[in-house]
Amino acid sequence: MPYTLYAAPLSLYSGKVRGYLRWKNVAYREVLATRKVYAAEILPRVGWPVMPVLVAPDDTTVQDTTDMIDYVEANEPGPSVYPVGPKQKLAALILELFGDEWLLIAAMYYRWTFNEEFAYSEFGKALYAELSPEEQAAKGRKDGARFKAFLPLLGITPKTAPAVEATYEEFLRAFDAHLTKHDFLFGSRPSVGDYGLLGPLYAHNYRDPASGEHMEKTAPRVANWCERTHAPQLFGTGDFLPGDEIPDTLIPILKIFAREQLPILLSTLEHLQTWHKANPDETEVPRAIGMHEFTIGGVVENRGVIPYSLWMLQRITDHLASLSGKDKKAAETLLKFIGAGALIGLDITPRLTRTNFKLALA
Ligand SMILES: N[C@@H](CCC(=O)N[C@@H](CS)C(=O)NCC(=O)O)C(=O)O
Repeated sequence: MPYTLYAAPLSLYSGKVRGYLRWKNVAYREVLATRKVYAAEILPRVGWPVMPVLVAPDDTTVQDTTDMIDYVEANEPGPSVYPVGPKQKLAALILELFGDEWLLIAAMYYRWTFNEEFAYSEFGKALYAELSPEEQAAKGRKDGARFKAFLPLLGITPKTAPAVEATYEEFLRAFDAHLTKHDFLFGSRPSVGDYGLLGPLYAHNYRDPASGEHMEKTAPRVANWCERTHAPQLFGTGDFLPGDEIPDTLIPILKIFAREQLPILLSTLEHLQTWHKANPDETEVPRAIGMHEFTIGGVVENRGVIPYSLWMLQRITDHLASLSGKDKKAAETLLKFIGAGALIGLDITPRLTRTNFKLALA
């Protein structure tokens, strides 16, 4: 029995896990997550409407792409997308979080600013595959509008728009420069960090026509990387750079993480702690807990406090806590060098977990 992936071409996180499953050469079939499939499979299994969803050969349901990758890593043979080197693993986890939760801002901004009509039609095609093109267009508009409405929650407003563009282009140029020297983030093998970047970069910023054109012009090597990482020609191949090397060309990208995303994460942690004090009996953590100020490209705006990101950050702090001796020192030196010294000794209390496919206190 193969795995089943409920997913769709337009979906950001579907692209992340699809690229991974293909490189890992896992036997799977992809089923389009139409409204009917949501009703018949996704809602009964997960309890809330989300994609992608992975069902393992023994019928285990796995949701959240990070959990899917970990599930497959634990259950399937073949080379791993987790580097063994403590610094490379640290940087890979950071860049997975950076792709999943920070480049999401650019992904949503570019889709809904420059590809709105395309996006509506893609929603219609995916969710209502059985309907006529006219009916798809009308219904897709409604579903798409729900996603467009997330923009202010992510801090995407007319005020931040120029800064979103500037920081995204800064990232694109830095990643393009890195790809003049390396196939993937850490050498010739893709890592979990590559798949974190693939979500926003593939399904939105490469596949959406106006964004793809912009990427081809600004960073053609990134566009090529999107193709290669989403549809690898060779599976299970390549190696991470020897000696736990962090290529110099990754430093500018890691610095963007430290400068732009890390302050949001630290503020989110403070809000989670305040929320926990005010709600000591709650164990399920809401998807957003109020609003906070954040800065993007030097522009200050408000956005929702999204505690889910801390569950991914906890993977990084757990990795740091597992290190000792010279490994710990090397990891800490890297963090200080990129401007992320605040991660050293950072304690995510209350601890987070995922229960019944939802964020909860551990
Ligand atoms: N962190 C989750 C995110 C999944 C996600 O946000 N999926 C989008 C489609 S790409 C979705 O279904 N969103 C519905 C919602 O957030 O309510 C993962 O990695 O699986």
